[in-house]
Amino acid sequence: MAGDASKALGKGSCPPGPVPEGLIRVYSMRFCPFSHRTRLILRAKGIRHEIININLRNKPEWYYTKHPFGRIPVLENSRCQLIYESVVACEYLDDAYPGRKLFPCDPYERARQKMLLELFCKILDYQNTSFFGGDCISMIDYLLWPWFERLDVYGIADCVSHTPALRLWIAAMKQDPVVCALLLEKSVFQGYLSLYFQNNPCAFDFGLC
Ligand SMILES: N[C@@H](CCC(=O)N[C@@H](CS)C(=O)NCC(=O)O)C(=O)O
Repeated sequence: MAGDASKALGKGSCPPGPVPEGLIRVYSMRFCPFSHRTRLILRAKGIRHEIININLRNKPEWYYTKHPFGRIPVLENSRCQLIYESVVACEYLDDAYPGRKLFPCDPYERARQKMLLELFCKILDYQNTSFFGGDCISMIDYLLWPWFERLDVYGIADCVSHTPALRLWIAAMKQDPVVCALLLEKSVFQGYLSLYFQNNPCAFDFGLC
């Protein structure tokens, strides 16, 4: 099964076959924060999945049949249904699969998480809870996390130093086993960025053997 550490497919590659029953596929890229959202939710819900990484500088011709603009992430299920836009994809996973519900079932609470998502990090200081959605981790925390994980890589981790609530949230997120399982080493991320800004198509495979 293709995993997160599989090499990115580019032009000239063969399109993957149909998704086997009982599995869902995500078209991804190891360093993309939007795909990171989807991979967090797949893991948080314990969904059996395969990952196909896409070379975004040298996209496979067939990939445009999965997304009209060739963007990632895209989910594909065994019924050949395609789901894109990371928030939509994460909500789909939460609705379509059993187990731990990450979005609240209550329609108002669900709407509230989506509103908070829109307002982003301004909010946490006004809340008295450890996580964005309450006292335990939920969908909104996973949807926001990929950008916070990258602050240090971009050298702007100081931007949260004046917001104690946000720093506590970051510390709490770093304790979560799902977040820990998908953490990427800073040096690998920096290696990727350096090649990416040189337009080097090997960027997407940085750090893989
Ligand atoms: N709004 C989209 C954004 C997805 C997005 O911008 N993905 C980037 C990679 S991080 C991408 O596919 N870039 C390639 C392209 O636009 O050609 C989502 O939430 O899924």
